[in-house]
Amino acid sequence: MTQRARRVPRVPRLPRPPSLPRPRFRGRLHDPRTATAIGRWLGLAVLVCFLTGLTSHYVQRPPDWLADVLPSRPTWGYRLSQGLHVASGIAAIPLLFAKLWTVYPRLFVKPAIRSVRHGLERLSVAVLVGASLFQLFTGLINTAEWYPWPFSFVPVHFGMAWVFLGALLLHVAVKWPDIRDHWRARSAGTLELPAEDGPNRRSLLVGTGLAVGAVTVTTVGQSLTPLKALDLLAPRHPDHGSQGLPVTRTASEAGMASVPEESWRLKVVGPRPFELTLAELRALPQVASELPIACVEGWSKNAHWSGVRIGDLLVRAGAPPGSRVRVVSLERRGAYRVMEMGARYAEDPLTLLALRLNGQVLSPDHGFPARIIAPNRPGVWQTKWVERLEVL
Ligand SMILES: Nc1nc2c(c(=O)[nH]1)N[C@H]1C(S)=C(S)[C@@H](COP(=O)(O)O)O[C@H]1N2
Ligand SMILES: [Mo]
Repeated sequence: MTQRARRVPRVPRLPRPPSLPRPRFRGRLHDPRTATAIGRWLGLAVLVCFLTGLTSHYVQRPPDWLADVLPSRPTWGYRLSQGLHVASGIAAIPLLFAKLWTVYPRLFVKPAIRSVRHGLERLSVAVLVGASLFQLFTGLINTAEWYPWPFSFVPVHFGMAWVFLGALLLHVAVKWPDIRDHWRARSAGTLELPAEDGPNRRSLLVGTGLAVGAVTVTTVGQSLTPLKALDLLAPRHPDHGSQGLPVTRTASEAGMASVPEESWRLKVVGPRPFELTLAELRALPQVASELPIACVEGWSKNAHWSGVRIGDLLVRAGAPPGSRVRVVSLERRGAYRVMEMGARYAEDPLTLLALRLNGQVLSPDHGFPARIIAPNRPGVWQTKWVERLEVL
């Protein structure tokens, strides 16, 4: 009896989970040297991307103090900056994947967290990887104007850029000893690789370089027009569109397919307000200018425009020198219906209310009856289907 009572009841044992086979990394390319070598190219690409992204943001939405000092020259400034933004972002994609491949065995380090410092370091890498993937992915599909998400692209892409920058600076600071050793060994000529690793490492770096070259060459022609024949993968081709110029938002998408010429009036609001018919506008001195449309989504192309100088219209309306102007489109809704232009742009002799494009009357897609064209401006502010100018 007593014997039996003392017996501990048997609890059935849970089966032990099979220990997951941990991947074993035999290749020697997953080392800090390879990560550093790819990392500096990736670093260069994201630095260019970050700086040109900032430029684009502040040119598009300048704070009040900046609005009147933003320069209208060089005429191709925004085109270059935004072309670099999109090209460096695209080039960063294969670089990021190559870099992640070299470092991914770190995911499996044991113990996963050694100390508070180690834990924070890993957390910062997680933020960095997440923000990088997010920025490159959202940026890429924005070039195709595809928005499969519930948030608004511009503020989120801009905000994430700062999250990314913070995580990057932290990461470089933490990895500084590795980076420094790599450069020291390189400049001292003592960067030694085990003999059998040399060819593999070279293949990896050459392969990554070729991938960067391939994605660049097949897309950069969207803004670097001498290479347009090779533009096979970019969403837009510089030659596809009415009157030899691409169109981002068409007239029918904007509900502007047939603006009645007879009833249309340009209204200029200022100290001496006035209105003009299209015939009256055509009778004013016509000025020619050769300027690009440089779309934030990545395509850009030069075109020949002609029309009436905005500066002349503002003077006629009694605008004091240094005035800003607000431009309102006929379009009922749309993010680019209303635009403001700082004094430097408004006074530039190349800034026009354009009536003609490449020798023809503007097509509806390009903004008939009248649109803005100004130097060194993002495409989004080259307002089409203009109805009103307001001196501010
Ligand atoms: N009123 C209005 N103007 C607009 C737009 C718009 O949606 N509405 N799109 C802008 C954008 S994003 C670009 S890139 C240029 C393109 O000009 P294009 O279609 O004549 O090439 O027009 C700009 N002007
Ligand atoms: Mo655009």
